[in-house]
Amino acid sequence: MSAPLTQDQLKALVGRAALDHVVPGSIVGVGTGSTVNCFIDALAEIKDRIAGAVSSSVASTQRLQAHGIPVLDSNTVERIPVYIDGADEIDGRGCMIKGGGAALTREKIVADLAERFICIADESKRVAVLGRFPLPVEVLPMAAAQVARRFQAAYGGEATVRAGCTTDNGNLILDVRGLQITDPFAMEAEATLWPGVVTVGIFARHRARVCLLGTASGVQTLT
Ligand code: ABF
Repeated sequence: MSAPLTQDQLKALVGRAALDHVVPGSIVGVGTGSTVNCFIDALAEIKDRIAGAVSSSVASTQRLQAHGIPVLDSNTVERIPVYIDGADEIDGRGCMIKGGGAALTREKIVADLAERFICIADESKRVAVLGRFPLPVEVLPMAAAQVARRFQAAYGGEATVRAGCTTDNGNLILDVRGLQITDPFAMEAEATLWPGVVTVGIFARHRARVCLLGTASGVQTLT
């Protein structure tokens, strides 16, 4: 009886499985995080069969470039076939909480360029209802306290500024605890309108069309 796969092994499994969704000759949208790092390392093996990548963070850009994969300016790209990214939580409809890696704004920008979002995650990320993971919200520094008060008033969430974190865009991250996000579409739409909010870490409008879930019995493809 072999030992169960570790979380890192599950991440490597789905990172490699995502190669099957890369369209040959195309530009690939690349997310951020440790699972995506596994995808980037696997993508390097077929770098001669893609046209390059559009990246969602400085960290992913550096890793892509270290592998010799060209990273393109998002403004030079109109549409990309697929965006490959991880998640902190994903529900049964493909709605996600993202932003644990503080890259949620650029992730949502690149996801918006893509025809299909392919989420790669280990099974620990799968939830029935979003919210156990504190919701990341990127805010302009001057709006942090007011946005925190709005989450408390509107949803009973307790927001704290993420210590020692400045995003690639020079902003702060609020982590909002105590939420039960039963309607991710409504919360994303509402909170995105609040002055000073740059990005809410709910990906409902930009939910994943496919989730490659790493499980003890292998990769499950959820659509
Ligand atoms: C990224 O993937 C972030 O939005 C999210 O926080 C992260 C998950 O990281 P990991 O793959 O390291 O668990 O897209």
